[in-house]
Amino acid sequence: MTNTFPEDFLWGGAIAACQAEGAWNEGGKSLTIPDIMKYEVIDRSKPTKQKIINRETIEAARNDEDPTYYPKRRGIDFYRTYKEDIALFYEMGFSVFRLSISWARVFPNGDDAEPNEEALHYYDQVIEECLKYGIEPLVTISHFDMPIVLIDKFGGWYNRKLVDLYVNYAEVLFKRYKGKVKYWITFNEINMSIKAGPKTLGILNEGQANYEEMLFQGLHHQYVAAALSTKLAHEIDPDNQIGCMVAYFTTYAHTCAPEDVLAMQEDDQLRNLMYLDIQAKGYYSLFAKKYMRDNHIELKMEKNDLELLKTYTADFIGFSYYMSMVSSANAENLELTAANVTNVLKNPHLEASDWGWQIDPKGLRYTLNHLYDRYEKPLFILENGIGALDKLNDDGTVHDEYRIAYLAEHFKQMREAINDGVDLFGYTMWGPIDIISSGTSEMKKRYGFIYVDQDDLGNGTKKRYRKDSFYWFKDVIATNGGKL
Ligand code: P53
Repeated sequence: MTNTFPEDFLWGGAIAACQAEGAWNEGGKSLTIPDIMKYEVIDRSKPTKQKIINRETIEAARNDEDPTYYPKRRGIDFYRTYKEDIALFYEMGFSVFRLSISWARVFPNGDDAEPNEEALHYYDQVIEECLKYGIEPLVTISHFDMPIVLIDKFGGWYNRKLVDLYVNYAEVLFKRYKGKVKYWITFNEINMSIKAGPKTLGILNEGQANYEEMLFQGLHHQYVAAALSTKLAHEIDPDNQIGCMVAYFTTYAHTCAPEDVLAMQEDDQLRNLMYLDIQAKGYYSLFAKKYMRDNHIELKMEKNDLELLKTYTADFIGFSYYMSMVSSANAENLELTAANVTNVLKNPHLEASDWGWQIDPKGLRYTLNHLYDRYEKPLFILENGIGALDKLNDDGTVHDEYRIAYLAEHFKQMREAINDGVDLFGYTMWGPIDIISSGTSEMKKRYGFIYVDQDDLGNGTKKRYRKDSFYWFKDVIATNGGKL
């Protein structure tokens, strides 16, 4: 039993371009789905509704130049503040920083013959800034920022053409950042597609009878794109390590009734495992095949596809972990907790965040063991953290003891899992600096160690403040978890 983490454990934080950079219409960048996601005041006591993304909402937003109600257009201005912000990450002792690159910056027309040099120049500087401090940049190639031009021209990921466009984009990045970036994630939370098809696959729901089939087809194209990119990444630099990623929706049976346990097993398959099986084991699982058969989903494949998936699997498994869920065969009359994306049954043993996400540190140990046992590939926690209503005091302090408590309990369970024998090699806390929420577009849903003085509509000084958790995390890293 050890008290500290492995010596070379990577500690850090993660952000996404579309929630942090801002500069939505600068540097040649074209419009993306997050740029059109409108801010609405939400009632946090109720389950959040999925934002509707269709032709009308896209057109309305396209014609609306005013960024006020589109918070992701401004982000936290990371486009300009990256130096100051990365310096703060360094001060905390980060050894890794997960960022994403905006496809719509690099290929504003989607199918440009050459990448946009201005965009690459920007990312050169961000990456250099990390390297200057000895921080390992970990790059997500596509993080929830579908370029709208790819929907207009090709209909999103339903069209196989996107495989070529993505692989070309990935190749540009692998070549440009050879020897500088070693860790890559092909798609952020690829399993969100089924719940959020327009957002992650760019496949609009226009009442097509086979809409679900279209989503599975789009996903198939993403798996193929990921496999081809993994192949290329290894050819360009054998040191490259390519990760797949899901949002892990750990779930428990509501009771020990066998039908609830079966419901749990099915939910785990449907929400999590079938995506990982393809990318980590290299084939469509029995469950996935049966699900597709039962739901009349027939995939169109090219003759090498299955071979490609089998040959070029991910080097490591990345996942986000925020909460856990409950599965029941008779869910109709059970109480729900507010949570976006999927509405979740209440677990009486767990507390929930201000946004209804049920806090479950032990579930992280369970999940780490579950994944390592199943795949025997190195694991990386790419996101974890708590969105909360923080208060900035007049003296510039933020007392976020709830965040410290949340993280401390999760870290202890990570250590338990490592002692169980799990190969966990890194952790990036979600939103180490406050950024715009993906699900709700709020600024007030804050995850950071660093407070950004900006409200939901963009008012504020944008000044950065160190929260109490900033100093705490610094100490965790300095002692490599020894003082938890
Ligand atoms: P926000 C839902 C459930 C789990 C993960 O989410 C999720 C979501 C999306 O709402 O997405 C990831 O900002 C995602 C990040 C996102 C983060 O979780 O809605 O990869 O982009 O910001 C937290 O609180």
